[in-house]
Amino acid sequence: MSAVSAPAEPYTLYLFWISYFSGKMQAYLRYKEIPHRTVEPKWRGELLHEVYANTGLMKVPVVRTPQGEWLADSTPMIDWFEARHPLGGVIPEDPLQAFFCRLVEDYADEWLWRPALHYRWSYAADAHALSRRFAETFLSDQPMPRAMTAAMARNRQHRIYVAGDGITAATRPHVESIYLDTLDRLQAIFERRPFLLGARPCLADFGFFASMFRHFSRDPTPSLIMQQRAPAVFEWVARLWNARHSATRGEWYAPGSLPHDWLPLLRDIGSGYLPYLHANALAWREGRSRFDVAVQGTRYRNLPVVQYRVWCRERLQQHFAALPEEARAPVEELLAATGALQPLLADGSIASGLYTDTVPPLCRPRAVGMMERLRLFVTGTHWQVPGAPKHPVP
Ligand SMILES: N[C@@H](CCC(=O)N[C@@H](CS)C(=O)NCC(=O)O)C(=O)O
Repeated sequence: MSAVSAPAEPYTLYLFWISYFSGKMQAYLRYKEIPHRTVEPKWRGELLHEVYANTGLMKVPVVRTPQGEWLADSTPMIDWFEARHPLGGVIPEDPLQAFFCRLVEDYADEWLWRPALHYRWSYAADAHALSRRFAETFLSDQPMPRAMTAAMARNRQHRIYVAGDGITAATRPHVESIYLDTLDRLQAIFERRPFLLGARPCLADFGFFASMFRHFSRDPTPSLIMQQRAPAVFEWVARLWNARHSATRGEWYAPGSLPHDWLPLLRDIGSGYLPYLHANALAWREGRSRFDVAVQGTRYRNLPVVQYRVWCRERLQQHFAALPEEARAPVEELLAATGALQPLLADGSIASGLYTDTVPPLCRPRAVGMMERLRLFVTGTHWQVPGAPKHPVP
């Protein structure tokens, strides 16, 4: 087999070593054996002046290509790399499997975010350890004592991603059940085979890796739970981190079908994630910035409307619409059987208005004014692209 020649210079991956999506992207680049160097940007330094200026987001992971292009958002970045580095592909050619890999990747990316942030910032041991780590690493350029930086980081993360994301005494059991149920589903799978779809990793493995690696397997509280409740998941985390496509033998499940043990995951998607995604899109269309939704018997109040997730839904609907004729009926059947068809398609396509002037993952550089710099230094760009319309574009 001939090897793709490595670029003269490697890609640069900007990451935080404790970050959810950074772990996902890094594991993908490692598995694909795509040469890259890693940089952990400082908040007031590279994050504001390089990452924000070139991507419009104070977020990681982002990639700078050897040609000087800037890429952001792990999901379209993986598509971009798959097109240019096809060896060891992670998206099955079989259209049914490819569609469900994309659905599970998106679900894992977005629906495990709330429990991951909850365990990190609601439990004192976790919040203290991680805020200290923030202060020692990418926040170490803040002009104040480390203990103060850590306290500010703790408060910010709790305000935005716990209190600000619908987590209360009433919703907490449901939030935690998302983690615990997912561990049970994955434990059942990894007791039987090394990766989700068979003998080698697929896109959905990298989706789950985001939360399972840098948050759940490493933060004190969820790590202990994983070690005791789901040792096969703990083992898979290390296996995927160490996987290299050139050393991986074996195949995926037979084309045209999914392993039976994916069904509980698909039911979670149908009863939890997709109804949420639908309600988020409806609230976006109505021009709201907050909304309430009941999922799986739990009522969440005052959730932020996330424009990015309106785009996630649009994209899943586009993948569904693009299915070739012969795959459409079996995909539809599986979606219907797991309760996922109705919430995926309800109310048709709702436009997110995201990415109107770029094709993701490519980013546009932007001039950043003094006032904007000051504001971003304090706030960052957590849920929304700053300056994005608060209301849907007509
Ligand atoms: N959809 C993006 C999400 C990236 C993201 O949310 N990154 C987080 C770290 S895992 C971040 O940088 N957050 C900055 C903040 O919260 O202000 C992806 O898939 O890469």
